[in-house]
Amino acid sequence: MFSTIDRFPFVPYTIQLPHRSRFGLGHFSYFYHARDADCVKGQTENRRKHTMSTSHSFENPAFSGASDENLPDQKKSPYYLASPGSSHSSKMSTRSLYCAALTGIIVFALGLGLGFLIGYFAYKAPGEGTSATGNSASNSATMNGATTPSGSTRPPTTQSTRPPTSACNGVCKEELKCPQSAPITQSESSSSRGIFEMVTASEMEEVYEFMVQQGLVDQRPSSGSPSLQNTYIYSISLYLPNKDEAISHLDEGLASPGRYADVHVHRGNRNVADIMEYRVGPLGGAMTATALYNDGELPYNSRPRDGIEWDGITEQVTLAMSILRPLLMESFDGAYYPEGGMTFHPQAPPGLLPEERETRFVMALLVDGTARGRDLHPLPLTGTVRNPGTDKSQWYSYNFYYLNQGPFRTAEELLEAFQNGTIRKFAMPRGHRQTLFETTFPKQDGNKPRDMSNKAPPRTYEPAGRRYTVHDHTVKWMDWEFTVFGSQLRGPGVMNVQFKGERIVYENSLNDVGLIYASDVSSGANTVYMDATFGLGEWQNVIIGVDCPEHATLLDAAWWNMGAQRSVSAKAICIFEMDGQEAIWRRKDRFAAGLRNTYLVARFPMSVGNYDYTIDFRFYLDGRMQSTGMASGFIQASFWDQGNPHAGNDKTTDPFGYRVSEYTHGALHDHTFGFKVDLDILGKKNKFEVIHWKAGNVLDALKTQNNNITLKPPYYLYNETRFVEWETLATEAGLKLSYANPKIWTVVNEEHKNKWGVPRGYRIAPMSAYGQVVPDSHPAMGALSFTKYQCAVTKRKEDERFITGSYDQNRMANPTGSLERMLDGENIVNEDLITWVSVGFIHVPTSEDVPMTARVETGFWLKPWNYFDTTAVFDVPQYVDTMDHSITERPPAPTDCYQPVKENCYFCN
Ligand SMILES: [Cu+2]
Repeated sequence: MFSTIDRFPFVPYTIQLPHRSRFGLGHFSYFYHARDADCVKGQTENRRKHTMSTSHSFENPAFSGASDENLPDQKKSPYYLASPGSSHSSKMSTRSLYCAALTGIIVFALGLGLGFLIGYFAYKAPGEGTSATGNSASNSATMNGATTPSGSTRPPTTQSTRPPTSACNGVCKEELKCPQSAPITQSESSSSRGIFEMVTASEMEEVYEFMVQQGLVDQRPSSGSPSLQNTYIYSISLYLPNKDEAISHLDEGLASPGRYADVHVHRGNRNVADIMEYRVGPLGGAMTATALYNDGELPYNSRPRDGIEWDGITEQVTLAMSILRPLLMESFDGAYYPEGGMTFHPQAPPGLLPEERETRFVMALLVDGTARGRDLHPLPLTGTVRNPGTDKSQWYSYNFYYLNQGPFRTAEELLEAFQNGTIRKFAMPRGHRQTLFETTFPKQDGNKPRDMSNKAPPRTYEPAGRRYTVHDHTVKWMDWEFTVFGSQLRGPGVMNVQFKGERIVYENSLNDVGLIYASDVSSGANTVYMDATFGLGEWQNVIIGVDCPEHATLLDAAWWNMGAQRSVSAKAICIFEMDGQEAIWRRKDRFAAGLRNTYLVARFPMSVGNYDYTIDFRFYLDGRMQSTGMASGFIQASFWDQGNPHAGNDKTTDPFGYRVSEYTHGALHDHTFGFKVDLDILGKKNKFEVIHWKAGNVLDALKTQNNNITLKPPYYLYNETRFVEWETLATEAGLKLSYANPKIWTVVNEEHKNKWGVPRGYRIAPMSAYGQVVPDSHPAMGALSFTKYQCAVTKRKEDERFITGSYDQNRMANPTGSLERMLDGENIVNEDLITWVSVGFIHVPTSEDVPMTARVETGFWLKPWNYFDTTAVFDVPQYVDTMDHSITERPPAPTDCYQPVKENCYFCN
């Protein structure tokens, strides 16, 4: 799932794109770092050099999308592209010029005449339309209201739908541009930023300088990365303020608690190396650093794997593979390591105890142009590097397997067995590696383009400019207000979510993503990932036009690159208003009415190892909020061994999934997203109600609220009915969903009731009911105990910050942060509650996962539950038509303005 190569700052990486590629590129190389936005700039220089010699359409200046010749098309559609040939120049003879001029005059004259005719009829049309509108009611009545009346024209609107274009004749483009939006505003200093504002890149540098000054970390080397014997910063995030202080500041105007950085440090330069976390701040003030653990409390060997350790592992793999070179070349189509078309992937966990450090690795084939195409092409050759502590001279590799045969204590022993024929062999056919780019690199297969797929697809635009404001990372839209937040390790979130002036959510943030793999290979058989260990917030620039609409507002987020010991900032977050192109409500009755669904999205697309996650927080007009996690990218596959004695008879499956490509098996796994959801319904004192959706006999139903009832009333025709029963959770608990036993989960405030006397609340509704099936005896289930419950309710505590421990990936047998430890029986009635929401999906990869897993999505809703007195959308303009025309309402109509198409090129800026 993850890769620490992504943390390694400047891995020299040679890319060899075949000459047959439609990019038309030969060989080039550059420093690659999949998550390092700074390095993207480095790549840019190289990219520019080679794109100069290409004919890729994005480099075609005629593709600017802003030529006057296209004005008539602009009027039809707000988006357009100029013809790629519009700037084409050619030599013409005088005669040709004369002919062309004459033709032009004739065409112009004809066009003028045609224009008059069209203008005449266009002018006449409104009068006819008016009478059609008059007919529409009768049409509708005639048709019994079954269909939309035909022949109607535009109803009265609050603003003109057509800008004055007639006088322009193609030269007034500026007048047609959509209205400018108000600028995004930013605070000028650290001290003026809101208390939930993420640590900026420059603040991270200040934190680094301060810690160097204090002797808490080493100065960064003048070139390259620190060594294992250094003490260096692994990550920096905002240390969220004490909640009581934050609320007092926000609600009562008391002093700000200040902003502090949460700094994780790998301390290799101590006598007993360890890891440490510091709380450093206040940012922009007189900073202090507070160590949050005792020296030695967090064992060094439980630290997250970083690029420096990766470097050391690479040395061991290089040594072993040089010994095994004859085996490699004979087995794997002539590939060898290093630099012979082969790479490796280190897996997790590296042992189960904090004192252990052993890294299993699997060799894999490199795929041109990719860092992680290798995950689709693992090889049946694995080993283990024993790599504890800071002294790399003590590290060694052992326990080699070839086609699941082993373990061989050393590389030499494996080679000997291979050469003397005592083990089963495998030989990839010659030329196989030359097919990998075609099967793995995700680009269009140009052989048979889908019909009409070369036409531009629909796009949305903002006809009135942005309808939201952004200050730093605080967004206001349609009575919603929230601060976008993210942590380098824990990932995206939103803080202080308010609707119509009332705080509903104090915090809603992703905390971890857990994956447990299963496969019949000597490496992937035991893989477990806890992605927060590696970082769910190593932000990168979004891919504009893919991740978000072109009109999205992009916000910065920063993280600390441990390899470079520098901060990295990226345009990582999209904010945009979405046209749902559907009804949020509708009613066709004796009236026709409804409201088109528009909602606001705060989106965080990111790469986490082989996978790409996109986390969304969506806000709806009716007070609902949705949080989703979407997975895409390369699967982490296993080697498909046709001769595996454990495979089924048909040789297409084994107990862990399908063969999905030539030598690729789609190892089954799950993804569980764990969110920390701190609902505050009209204050902190809330209770958690489980509403049981039941069925049974009528008397039992009635007795749930009045036990004195003894007879079933006669108006119940049947003995059986359905009913609901309310249960207030008294103490902390982990809850599971079941399709056979439906339940509704709500957080309510019994002190605050709606107009009808019902306590106001919000419902937590997971979008899926996937449950963990792995038994408690599995070594991961302590650290990943959150995956067992779709919702766990605890009393909020400042020291129960996250759903998992930061180091438990590497100490699963003795985790520090198991969610189940928080479930220790405390009272949760009228307390400040945390609901830990876990949503996930199982993933049995199929052939459609190659080369790319396409959108697998899950999430949960937060929905008002008797929170409002009525449907909470009627304070915005609706669409309403009555048969007698007594009520006609419309939302503001869009204008036919256009937003210029931006050229998108990820590596061009
Ligand atoms: Cu998956």
